[in-house]
Formats: sequence, C-alpha cells, structure tokens
Amino acid sequence: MSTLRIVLGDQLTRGLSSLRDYVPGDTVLMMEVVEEATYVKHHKQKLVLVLSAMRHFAEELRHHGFSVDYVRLDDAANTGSFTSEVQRAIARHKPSRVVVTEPGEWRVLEMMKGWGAEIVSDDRFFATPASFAAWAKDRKQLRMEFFYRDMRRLSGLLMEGDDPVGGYWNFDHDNRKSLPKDVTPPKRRRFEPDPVTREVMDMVAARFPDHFGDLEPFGWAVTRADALEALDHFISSCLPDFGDYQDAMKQGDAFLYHSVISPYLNIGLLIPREICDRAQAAWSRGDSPLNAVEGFIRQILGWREYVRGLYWLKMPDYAETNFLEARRPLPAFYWTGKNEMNCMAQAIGDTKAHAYAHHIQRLMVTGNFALLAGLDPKQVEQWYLLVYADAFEWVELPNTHGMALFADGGVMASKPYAASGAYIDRMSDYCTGCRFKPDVKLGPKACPFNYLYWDFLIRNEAKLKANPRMGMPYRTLAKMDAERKADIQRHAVKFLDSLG
Ligand code: FAD
Ligand code: DLZ
Ligand code: SF4
Repeated sequence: MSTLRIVLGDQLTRGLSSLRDYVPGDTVLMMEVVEEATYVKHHKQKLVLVLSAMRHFAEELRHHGFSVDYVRLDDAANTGSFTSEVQRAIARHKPSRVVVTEPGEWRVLEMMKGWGAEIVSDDRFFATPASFAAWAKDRKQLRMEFFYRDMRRLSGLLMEGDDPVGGYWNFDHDNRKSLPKDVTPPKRRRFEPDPVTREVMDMVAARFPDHFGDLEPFGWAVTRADALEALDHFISSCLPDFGDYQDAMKQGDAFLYHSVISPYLNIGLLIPREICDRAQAAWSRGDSPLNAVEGFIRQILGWREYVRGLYWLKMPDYAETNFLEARRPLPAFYWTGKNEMNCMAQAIGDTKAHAYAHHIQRLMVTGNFALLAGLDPKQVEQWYLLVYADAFEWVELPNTHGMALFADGGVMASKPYAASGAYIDRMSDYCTGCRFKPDVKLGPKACPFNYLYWDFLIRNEAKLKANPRMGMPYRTLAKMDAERKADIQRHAVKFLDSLG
C-alpha cells in the first residue's frame, strides 16, 4: 500500500492536506510542466518565483524525510502537462492510491478529475467553497462586508465576545489618506537570488524570452523562511501606516506601506491564519493602531476569502458574462507601458519592473481605464492573470471581472468603480508629471479619464441608471446640456479611436 501525493506549484505548504498522513513508502510528486508555464505568458518573475519556490520546497520536504519525485522542466522525458506527467508517475510508482489537494483554478480541477485521484479539501483557507455557498444561499446580494463580519465571528479575530474590538467592524473612515510629500515609506526587504534561483532565471531567460516583464532585478523570497522575514519586516515597519496610506499612489514607489505578501500567500509559503495572528498581536502589543490592523486583516480574512468563495460558487459561467457588452481590444500600451497618461505609464511600468502593483493601481488606474474604455473583459483578464506574481485565477478573476470591470453586472460590487481624473489626482502625485491636466475637462490638455468617465455613463445609461448607488452621477448628467454631452462623446470617440 503506497500513496502518490501530488503537490502543485501553488501548494507549497508542509501542512498541506495531501501531505498530512504521509508514511514512509509514499512518494510526493512535483512536476514542472510547460503547459502551466505557457497557458498564459506569465511575467518572467512569476515563472521564476513559482519554479524556484517549487525546487526549494522539494528540498525542504526531502530534508524532513519525504521521498520526492521531482520532474524538472528540462528533463528529457517530460511530456509537458499535468495529466500526462501524473500518468507517467503512476506507471513509475504503481501506487495503490493517488491524493491531491483541490486546485486554485477551474481549468486545473477539470484536468484533475481525470487523474483517478482522491481530491482533498484545501484547508489553508478560513472558509471552504461549501461554507461560502451556505453563507450565500438565499441572499439577494453577496456583499463582502457581511461575509467579513461572519468571518470575524468565526475566527475570533479582533473580537471582544460577540462584538468587534473598538466598537466598529470597519475603520475605513480613518483610512484612505494621500501620502504627504515629506513622508517616505521604508525600503522593502528583497532577497538576493541563490544558485537555485539563478539556474531558474537562466532557464526562463532562455526558454521564455517573449514573456512579459523584466526578469531582473529579482528580489522575491522563494522559501518560507524568507517569506516570514518579509512578513515580519512589514509588520514591524509598515503595518502601523498601512491603513492611512492604503489607497495612496506615488511615482517611483510601487510598494508604499503595502505588505507585498500576496505571491507568498498564494503559493503557500505563508498561511492566512498566521498572518492575521501576527497582525493582531502587533495591535495587542500596542505597536500598530486598530485602523491599520483591522484594515489589513479585512483584506485577508474578508476580501481574499470572499473572492475565493465567489469564484467557486459562480464558475464556470461567471467568466462568460459581459454585462456592459465591452468589446474593445486591449491597447498595445498595456504591454509596453508607453503612454502619455502618466498614471497608466507608472502603473504599467511598476507592473513590468516588479510583477506587482498595489490594489489601487490595479483597480483605479489600469482597471478604471479598462472599464471606462470598454475593453473586452477576456483580454483584460488575461492581462491581469499573467502580469502579476500573485495571479491565480481564483483570486484574479473575481477582482478583474467583478470588481474592476463590472462584467458580472453587480454580483460582486454594488456599483462600477468608475472615476474621473480627480480621484487619481487626489490619491497620487502622478498628475504633476503628466502632459494632461486633471482639472481640465475638454480640449487637448483635458485628462482623458474626465471625458471617458462621462462618456461611460452616457453609453451605459440604460444599464446603470436604475442602480441606486449611481443616482448622484446620473442626476449631474441629467443637468448637462446636449451640446456638452455631444462634445464629451466627440472627445471620447476620438481618443478611443486613437487606441487602435
Ligand atoms: P496588501 O494591500 O498588503 O493586502 C494584504 C493582503 O490582502 C494581500 O496580500 C492579499 O492576499 C489580500 N487582498 C487584498 N485585497 C484583496 C482582494 N481584493 N482580493 C483578494 N485578496 C486581497 N490579488 C491577488 O492575490 N492575485 C491577483 O491575481 C489579483 N488580481 C487583482 C486584479 C484586480 C483588477 C484588482 C483590482 C485586484 C487584484 N488583486 C489580486 C487584489 C489585490 O490588488 C492584491 O491582493 C494586492 O494588491 C496584493 O498586494 P499586497 O500583498 O501588498 O496587498
Ligand atoms: C503558475 C505555475 C507555473 C508557471 N508552473 C507550474 C509548474 O510547472 N508546475 C506546477 O505544479 N504548477 C505550476 N504553476 C501553478 C499552477 O498553474 C497552479 O497549480 C494552477 O494555477 C492551479 O492553481
Ligand atoms: Fe492620469 Fe489624468 Fe492625472 Fe494624467 S492628468 S496622470 S491621465 S489622472
């Protein structure tokens, strides 16, 4: 009786459910396969992160006495896909049982069903797809805030008996400040590539030269020990200011006070519970204020769990909706970053350089543009899935399809996150370096976000006007004279036509 235990590239956790009852004689199978490297052309740093972290994790398992069968991308016999590699491994080991932890993507689950494996629950999360479905049942609206409150009660995080500590569930009214000029965020902990990472970097440079993004400098942690160091640095140096500057953007600083741990969380080097516990402990010690700690825990206990629940509840139909009937192709500058709109150039530039951009850059700059310009959701989603080191479909899709593009018609967000240039000007220093002006509405100097915003409302009036949360902008639009509306639309058409 021996068991073949499969570990995928985003399952790099020693306590993983598929490894839990390992006994000598069992084999752990890990596979580097070209299909996973190319189903979208992942950012080069994402490839290095996943493959180097897999190699380090295999060594860690061996060190702890596990027998690991590791198939490398450059092994001559590698057949290139999960399914054919599992078949080859079954022929090699002739196991009596095959076990695998449920994957993070619908696409992989469909493959997995053909492996003859026992698929076990991924209990690294606070909620399961089944518990989320039970929460969602009979609810008209699936709002994150109510799910989050239940998760607070269930986890006991930041609770005083049945009540939230500090008397409120959410302290966002204290957050969302722009960054004052004299405030300099701390330098972030980055990690020098070791020989294992260097070897992977050489392989990625040779085999995937046409993939998006800069390969170097590569500073991501690829082991749990280093990921914990990055987490501890965030908790001690950035968490106290996380709440205040969560929505701020600054030219030349991609990270500000954000944790920059999503890639580690999503591949399993860190576990959500331990991160929330450490953040809560920082508040208990008096090292971080409640608005910061609550805001941070909400991202992980609330948003992250919520999007996963939504993904598994709504897939596969979710990905096919296109509520606003957006069909414009993704403009070429999403790949090059070359654009006169400084905010777009900066957000895409950060993305190319680091395989990272923080939430507000993703939502209110590149996402906002895609929404207002009516870009095709499938093309936008593919972009988000490949450009970020933390992108796996279970978390990328709801954020892009639902939150940024409103392509689900309001399943996730109660209204579209549409904004004019004034928002970007308020939250960043991008506009000072831009050839457009955020306070100019029409004409050659006008910020394109300004006329695109009103054009978006005009174009989608039939679909959005009845939304109670859109009442104010539509009342303003109703007061606009026909000539101004026509002028706005002329500007928008000219601009959108110029995208090619
Ligand atoms: P912090 O701001 O420090 O937040 C802490 C943690 O909270 C993050 O590490 C992350 O795990 C979690 N979190 C925060 N917001 C969200 C959210 N909306 N959904 C899920 N988890 C969240 N996140 C991904 O992990 N992978 C993606 O592919 C991804 N795609 C996105 C696409 C779009 C269009 C948008 C608007 C958001 C996307 N996000 C994605 C959510 C969010 O932008 C990132 O989690 C965050 O920027 C990661 O940086 P950080 O670790 O510094 O986060
Ligand atoms: C993202 C990725 C890449 C690039 N390569 C591999 C790989 O070679 N082997 C592997 O097991 N996993 C890889 N992954 C992660 C998988 O694509 C991931 O398991 C799925 O996205 C499902 O969540
Ligand atoms: Fe972006 Fe408009 Fe500001 Fe330029 S003026 S940086 S386009 S918001």
